[in-house]
Amino acid sequence: MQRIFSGIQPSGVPTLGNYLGAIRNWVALQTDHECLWCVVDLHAITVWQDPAQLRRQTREMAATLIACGIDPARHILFPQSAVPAHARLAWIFNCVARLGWLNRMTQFKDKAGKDREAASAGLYVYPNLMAADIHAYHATRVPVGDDQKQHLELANDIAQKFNHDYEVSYFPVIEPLILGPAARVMSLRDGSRKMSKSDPSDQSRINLNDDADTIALKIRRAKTDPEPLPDDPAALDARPEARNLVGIYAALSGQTAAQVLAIHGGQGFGAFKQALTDLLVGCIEPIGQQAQRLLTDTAALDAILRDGAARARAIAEPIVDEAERLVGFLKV
Ligand code: AQP
Repeated sequence: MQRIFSGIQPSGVPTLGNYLGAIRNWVALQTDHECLWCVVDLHAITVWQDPAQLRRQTREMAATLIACGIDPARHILFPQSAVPAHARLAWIFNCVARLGWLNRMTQFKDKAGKDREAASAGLYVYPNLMAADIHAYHATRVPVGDDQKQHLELANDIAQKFNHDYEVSYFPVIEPLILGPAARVMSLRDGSRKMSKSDPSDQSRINLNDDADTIALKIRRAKTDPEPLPDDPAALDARPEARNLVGIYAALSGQTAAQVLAIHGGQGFGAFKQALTDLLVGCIEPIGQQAQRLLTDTAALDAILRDGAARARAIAEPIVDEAERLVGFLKV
């Protein structure tokens, strides 16, 4: 069985983008893989997080993942900071990766914005930590959204350089699994920006804990254009907001954009938005309600995460111990 690792930042409430681009695919992969699902709090603090809020969001993320169908008994669900092997290997990878490689990372440019000098050093080396997350388990497959593909290529470059420098074949090649028709869900306010849990505008996204009224309001207010929906999906290329809503509908209903337009083409957005709202409420509301139930017993939730962390440490520690020996650390 191949080992899968994937992570999600507790930097807010998970969104429809996280769900369609990642979580929904994770659930499906559990049937025939050995899976590690990590709530990556070390990554989250690369931008400022209020400590009490970070703790709360870590539990909320874990509860939401379980509500979506992540199985912490058959697989491993844990907070990243509970497994020190991630940070130990990340330091080695900081010394393997080249500055020129990191300079090419588009996510750093997007997240640092105009004032790069003020960004944390952690945000800059984020991809090295992500490489360590995966390689600490010798995982070979990583399901991510389309936005993370560049980081996985870097993780392979780091592994290759490590293997070359220390004359070993220790870290395997990893394969990105970019699955599903909605690998990139865009903001409801701007079809050129990805939907993000940390976007300052709550109206830009559907959160997995939004109730039916909130979902209806956000979809009603979602940016569109004055034209009715086209019959031909190619006509959506110049209409990013319309394309995004059709893409969400298609992903949720298991149809292609062409099939959605065969039914809704020619309609104004009023009727289409109502149909989309019904679909979203049916999918999202039960997840939010189940997560809420799990969050009423934080001791039980923490016990699940503690157990996951212990099992993750048992896999990662010997792998990272050996990496340290290869580097030449005196293991006393
Ligand atoms: N809009 C999206 N469409 C498709 N997939 C997405 N993912 C995130 N946003 C979208 C995928 O979700 C997984 C977990 O992401 P993450 O939390 O580790 O970080 P992120 O990609 O930076 O996600 P956010 O929501 O945008 O978080 P913030 O706002 O904190 O930066 C990844 O597999 C990602 O591809």
